[in-house]
Amino acid sequence: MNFKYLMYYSIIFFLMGVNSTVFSQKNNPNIVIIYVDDLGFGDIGVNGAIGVKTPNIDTLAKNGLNLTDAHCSAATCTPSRYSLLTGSYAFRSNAAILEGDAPLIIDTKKETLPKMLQKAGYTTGVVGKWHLGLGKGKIDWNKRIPLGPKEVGFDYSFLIPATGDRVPCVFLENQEVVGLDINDPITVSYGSRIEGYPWGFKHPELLKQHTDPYHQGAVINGISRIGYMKGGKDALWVDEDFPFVLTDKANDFINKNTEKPFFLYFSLHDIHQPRIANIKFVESSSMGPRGDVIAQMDWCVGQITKTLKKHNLLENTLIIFTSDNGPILDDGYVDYARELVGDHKPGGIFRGSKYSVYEAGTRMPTIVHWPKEVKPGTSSALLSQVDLYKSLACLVKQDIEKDAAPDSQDFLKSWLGKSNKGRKFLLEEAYTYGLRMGKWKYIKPKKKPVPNWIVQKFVDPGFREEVQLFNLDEDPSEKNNVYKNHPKIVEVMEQKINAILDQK
Ligand code: NG6
Ligand code: CA
Repeated sequence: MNFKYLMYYSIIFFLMGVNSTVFSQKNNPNIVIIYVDDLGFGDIGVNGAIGVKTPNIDTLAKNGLNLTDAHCSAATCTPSRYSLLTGSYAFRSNAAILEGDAPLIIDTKKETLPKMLQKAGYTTGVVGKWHLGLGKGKIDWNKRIPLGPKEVGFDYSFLIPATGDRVPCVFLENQEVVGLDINDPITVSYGSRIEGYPWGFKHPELLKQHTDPYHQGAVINGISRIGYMKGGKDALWVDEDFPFVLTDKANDFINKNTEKPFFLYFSLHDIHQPRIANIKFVESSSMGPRGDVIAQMDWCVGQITKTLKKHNLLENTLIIFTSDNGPILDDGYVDYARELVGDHKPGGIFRGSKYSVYEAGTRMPTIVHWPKEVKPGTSSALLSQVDLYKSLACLVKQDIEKDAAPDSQDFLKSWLGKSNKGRKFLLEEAYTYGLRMGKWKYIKPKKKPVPNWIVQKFVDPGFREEVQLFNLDEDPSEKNNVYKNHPKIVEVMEQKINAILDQK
């Protein structure tokens, strides 16, 4: 072939390549992960909620797939979020609940879920709770924070930096404090007390809700937080405005990205404490503040679907609605969650809660909605959020970089309801470890005493000195420890869990 022909064919093949990328990008669905904070399996209507109505979530479920055995990877927030975005178990990096000034725990040299989607042509955004750390050491809140969502793979970010109950109580947009007056700089401190906003333990008269001893630092908007803070008065958030501020930002992101596929990680503050519902939602449930913020969260979900519908995008948007860890009643603030719960079962029929290795700690309300591809129904496939990385990579036909997502497996078909096949083994991280194998649930013994602050929350983290084994088919509420009757199963599961944990 002479040079002229070679050039000719190269150009044709090049254009065909470009065309097919453009074509597949055009057809790739938008992806929205709605990540609710501390929402339990039984907190939504379709899973049996009694004390609160969730019409918007129920509509997603009615037109989508309700997964009844899908798990976050851990019974607390930071570890679950870490696994979701990295496809790696949290224990590998000792990812644990972080303070508000902790450094970023995601390795920015490695590929992440949003980086993988960027490579597939997606515009990526995160709106809401972050809680994965920021910067690399002491944070200067008065400048752009050098390490954060951008370096993790998000083109756009609007954040609650850590949690609603931790300072600093300001939003960050693209890693800069929103509305900061440079003449009133922000200082944040964990551990040593600094003058600035009054301290909760000294000024109970300022509080909207009383707290446990751990939440008695800076009082901001009548709520005392973990940690101390000074300055940044003009930038302070108003907790009651969270649902509006966050849905506005999420909607803006959608409005600006209608032309090409986007990935939105919409990470709500609700239903974490402090549970301070907007007046629009106060008394919208029969369960007090905890129920009211569930109704508020449901409203946020409805706003997102409305915006997608407005742009004609709902049909080809994959929405994954789920939560980061199980439910909790009393978790630091006196909001009468325990007293007002009535017959409502936050964890459904499952035992445990947030912080606990029993099923309710990680078995999450999970709904997948994608009218173009997902048929309405339910599925009991055993699934883990750690697999979303690999599964979504398969969806958008991307290879995963070497060293990335070591624990993530492709279960795309099951996430979309096209197969019932679940994980053979599924790790549940809490303050000890659980392992699922089909109907079996194994819990690793742990001798360590239960931390005091967990005892105060009336939570059973599942620590026992002996092995625990439950047959979830016969005993979904993990009441009868049958390990003595099944030594072979115990042996297999023990070996498997040790093999996983030894890979560190
Ligand atoms: C705990 C807090 C709890 C909550 C949790 C984070 C204490 C005693 N308890 O350390 O109130 O903020 O962290 O929740 O400080 S999570 O959903 O982000 O994991
Ligand atoms: Ca949480």
